[in-house]
Amino acid sequence: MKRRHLARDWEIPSNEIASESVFLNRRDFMKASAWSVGVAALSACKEQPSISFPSDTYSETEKKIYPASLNPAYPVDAELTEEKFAVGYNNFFEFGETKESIKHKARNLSIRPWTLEVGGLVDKPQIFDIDKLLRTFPIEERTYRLRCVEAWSIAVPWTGFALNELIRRAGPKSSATHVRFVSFYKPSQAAGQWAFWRPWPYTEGLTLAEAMNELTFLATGIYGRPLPRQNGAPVRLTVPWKYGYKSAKSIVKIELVDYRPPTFWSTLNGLEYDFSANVNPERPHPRWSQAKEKIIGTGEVRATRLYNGYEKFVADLYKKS
Ligand SMILES: Nc1nc2c(c(=O)[nH]1)N[C@H]1C(S)=C(S)[C@@H](COP(=O)(O)O)O[C@H]1N2
Ligand SMILES: [Mo]
Repeated sequence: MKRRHLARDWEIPSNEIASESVFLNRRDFMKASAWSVGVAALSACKEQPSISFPSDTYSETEKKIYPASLNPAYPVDAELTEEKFAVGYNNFFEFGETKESIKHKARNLSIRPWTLEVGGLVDKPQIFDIDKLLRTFPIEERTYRLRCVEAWSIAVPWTGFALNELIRRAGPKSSATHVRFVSFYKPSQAAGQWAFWRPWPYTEGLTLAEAMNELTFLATGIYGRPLPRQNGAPVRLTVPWKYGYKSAKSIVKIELVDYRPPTFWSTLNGLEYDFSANVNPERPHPRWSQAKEKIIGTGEVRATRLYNGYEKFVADLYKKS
């Protein structure tokens, strides 16, 4: 069998792109230990584990829903990323900081039962069991590009539904201005959450207008099957015109509020990871350029586009009057 060297093509940074050591500085206060470097090297030479997801671990509802049909309204200007890369190279700080190891570390996250609470400034607060959620909303597939603030990108088929469907059903009160997203908090299953200096649980936020935009998507699946844990099972946000950190994974709560909520990254370092986080090639990160991005899987470098190429869907949100 051919050996795959998954880590290689994108771990060698080009000059334009933030180097691995710069990424590592995102580990506020922490230094890469020799141990984790060793583990990364090991996993890079190992045969990649099978990505198959045995059908007997699907719920009955999932078996009926997947694969969902593609909504053709959102073509991407890129080749889709090969699945093994999108599910094998992840940011998910609850499970550590070595992207290639997240798929192993996330294995113990229990995703059934799982509930998603919708509350705050709404007329009809509700708690959805995850399978009920899948049965309640119109599930479809959409291809979106995802641009990480670290200057790499993927293009993947998500399965899920528009967040605005859920917000509309909850009935936002007129006082609501923002939406807050809260990821799970289970340190016994997610060792990264013992890092007491980080503001767990992971939280994110959008303005209500951004949350209601047709692009804003709650993803429950990827590549025609339920999300693997490393990609944010059982439900995660996907906001394709913003840097990837806005797309909170494994969420348990969506709350409508009347203030701009503090977020995980803006609390750690608001100058480097601002709240709005719109992809913008002309606005460099304080420590690296955002003009280009490396495509995961091929290692190709492409020019970053304003709003990650989604200008026609979102430019109205940011027009100055
Ligand atoms: N809960 C949680 N959500 C998260 C993160 C995280 O560390 N924790 N990382 C974010 C970042 S920085 C990125 S780039 C995307 C990566 O999503 P992917 O692994 O599916 O490509 O998830 C985002 N959502
Ligand atoms: Mo990211």
